[in-house]
Amino acid sequence: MSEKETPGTSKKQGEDGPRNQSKHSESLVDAQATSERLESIRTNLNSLFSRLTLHAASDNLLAQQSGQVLEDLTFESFLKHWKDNGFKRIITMVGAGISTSSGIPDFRSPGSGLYDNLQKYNLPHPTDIFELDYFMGNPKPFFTLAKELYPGHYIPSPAHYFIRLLNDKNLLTRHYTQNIDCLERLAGIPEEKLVEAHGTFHTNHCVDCNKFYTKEWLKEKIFGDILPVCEECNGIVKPDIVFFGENMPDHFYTKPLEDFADCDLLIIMGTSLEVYPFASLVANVKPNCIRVLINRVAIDKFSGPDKKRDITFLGDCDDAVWQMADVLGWTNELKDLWKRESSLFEQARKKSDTNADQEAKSPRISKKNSR
Ligand code: CNA
Repeated sequence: MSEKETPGTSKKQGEDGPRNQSKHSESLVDAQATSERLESIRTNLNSLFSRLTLHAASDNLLAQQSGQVLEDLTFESFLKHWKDNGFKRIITMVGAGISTSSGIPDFRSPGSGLYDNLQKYNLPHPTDIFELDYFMGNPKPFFTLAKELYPGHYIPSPAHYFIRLLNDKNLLTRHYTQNIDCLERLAGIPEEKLVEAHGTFHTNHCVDCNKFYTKEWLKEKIFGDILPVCEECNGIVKPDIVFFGENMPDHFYTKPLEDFADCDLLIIMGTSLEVYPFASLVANVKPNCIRVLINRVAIDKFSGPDKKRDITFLGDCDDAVWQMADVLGWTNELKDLWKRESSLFEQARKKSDTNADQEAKSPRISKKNSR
């Protein structure tokens, strides 16, 4: 290391140049100054090395912590760990699979998924229904599907209420959802805890002039089978659902910076982790954060090289949340919350459903969820 680079030395000291060695007193002063400079360098180096040692120690600790976190990587072992040790800062990340028991099909489940059932829309490719270019030329298929999916027909599932319970117990840092069905809002997860990564039916804008339209305005058009056209410029009015190729909402980019660094449990439910950048969020947690994937089918990319803290529950989201509630002693709370809220929705629906068509689309609680 050159003197210039050594901590504690200044540019001036390095540029002093030759001195007059004939004057003894000056030599003494020089010697003293040199010794002071050396002492200063020594102190600075000591401080630097002790900081490096501290870093090394904390790296070792991290390495230890990022080793096998649980006794074994089974769901049972994870539940035992939760019961014995607790978690404090939980993030949930979900996809269409948490809403299938509410009656809303997902995209990719063979047979029942939307992609296998879009023949009636005559699309060149199933994903075109969420492609902006395609929508601009032919918006009808999207609005027909929007009528089917529109919030109001469906009741949140036990999995939604489990997440609400995490929030009620001050354990939920944030809920990241790809879903556009608004069931998290209906389940009572507060807006500030929600990142609706793929947007929402809650707000709507003209694709041309960006004029805002209310949910009620658009709903009337969608259910009246009228193409929603902007009153200002004749552009198409679209719900703020993020189509392929569109930007995600701003807080999708800002909230993870606040949330993931100190998350101690990441629960991922009902998603194929096929859609990016949402899927990439799972990599944002620290190496010692336990990640649990709850899904009907295994997701290869999730159980990749880092197998030290990743658990997969192969099955239904609702079954998994009932198991978690059971071990944590929350069963009655979850059951009461889910039944109370569901019956309120049923009552509200009965009041507002005045015709047979609406009756046919009434929300149902699947038998599977009844306990
Ligand atoms: P996806 O690709 O269809 O994957 C869903 C996954 O959930 C699949 O791997 C299924 O095996 C699994 N699954 C289905 N039902 C259950 C269940 N009951 N329990 C456990 N696992 C189950 O959907 P993703 O969410 O991964 O893809 C992201 C898309 C889907 C987003 O852009 C969404 O907007 C879009 N989407 C949303 C909804 C909705 O809002 N409810 C419905 C359909 C599609």
